[in-house]
Amino acid sequence: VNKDNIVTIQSQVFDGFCGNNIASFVLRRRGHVPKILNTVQYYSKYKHCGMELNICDMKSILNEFILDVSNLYEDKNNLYFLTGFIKTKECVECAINTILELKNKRINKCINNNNATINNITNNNATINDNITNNNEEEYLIENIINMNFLWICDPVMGDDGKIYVNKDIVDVYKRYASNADILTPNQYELELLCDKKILNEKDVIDSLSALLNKGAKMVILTSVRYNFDNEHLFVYVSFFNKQNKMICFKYKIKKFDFYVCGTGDLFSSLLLSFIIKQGGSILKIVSQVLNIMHNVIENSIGSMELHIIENQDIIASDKVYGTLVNAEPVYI
Ligand code: PXL
Repeated sequence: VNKDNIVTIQSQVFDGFCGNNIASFVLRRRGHVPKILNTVQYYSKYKHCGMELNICDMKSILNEFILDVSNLYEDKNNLYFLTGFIKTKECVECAINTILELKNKRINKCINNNNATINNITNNNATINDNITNNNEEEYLIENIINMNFLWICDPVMGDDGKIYVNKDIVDVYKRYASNADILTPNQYELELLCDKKILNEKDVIDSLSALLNKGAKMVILTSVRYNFDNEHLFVYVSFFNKQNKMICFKYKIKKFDFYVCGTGDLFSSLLLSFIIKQGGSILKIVSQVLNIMHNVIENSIGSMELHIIENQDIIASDKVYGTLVNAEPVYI
């Protein structure tokens, strides 16, 4: 029995790199054996012509998986879900229902340490920990934030830069259910949609991240935000509650490249999942490493309409640092 139960639910394209074309390659190249559900088969990320998986077919595949999980896989084998581009509301609901059904089964079976905090989180308002530097590294360990027996990374793919590229009614579904995810990885526009709030400055970011954490997400990673006052950089934020129910927030200031090609978010989420599974440990270090790979792949793709995934496969597969590592800085208020 394969112990590495990864399910990736994303788009597939005939030409180019986004969704599962990225995730399946990245995960396999890094040694995983993912199960792959393609939500659409399009020509390319630029031309959305082709097929969308219908709800019956999606249900039948996921139901088979639920059966296999109950019959074949032992509970001690971890289950990992990565969801990304899903075009229709019905299919988003089906994916989320399946994941939550499996998660509830798991959680009912194994009482985990994280459970105790779930109820508290929904009632408390997030407060920024003004004591971050005094805390020991333990609280940044991914294993202490998330129950690794069942992990759902939800990339709430809806759009970018003010444009929506899925059906509009999906926004409400994600607003209602996305905070059931263990890790949410919205971009700036997706965070604005999830929280009904335009992001202009860091306070807006903190307020929005805090809202999602208070709704139950265990960790929110804002994969990029651009501020008007700094045209040279992008910022990435990682936020979660510590054991004392204080909101912890860190940011990374990264070089902004003149590169606006969809798929960077898909590269981020698949690398994130791989590093969490293979390496574990400090989430701050994991995100630094993921951003280091992203920096190199993007730098090597500039001038192209595509991410050079294949050309950079050795960087993608590696756990080494190329160039300088950008470290997390604590965010104080
Ligand atoms: O990277 C997000 C994404 C995934 N899949 C498809 C897309 C996009 C963004 O445009 O078109 C098919």
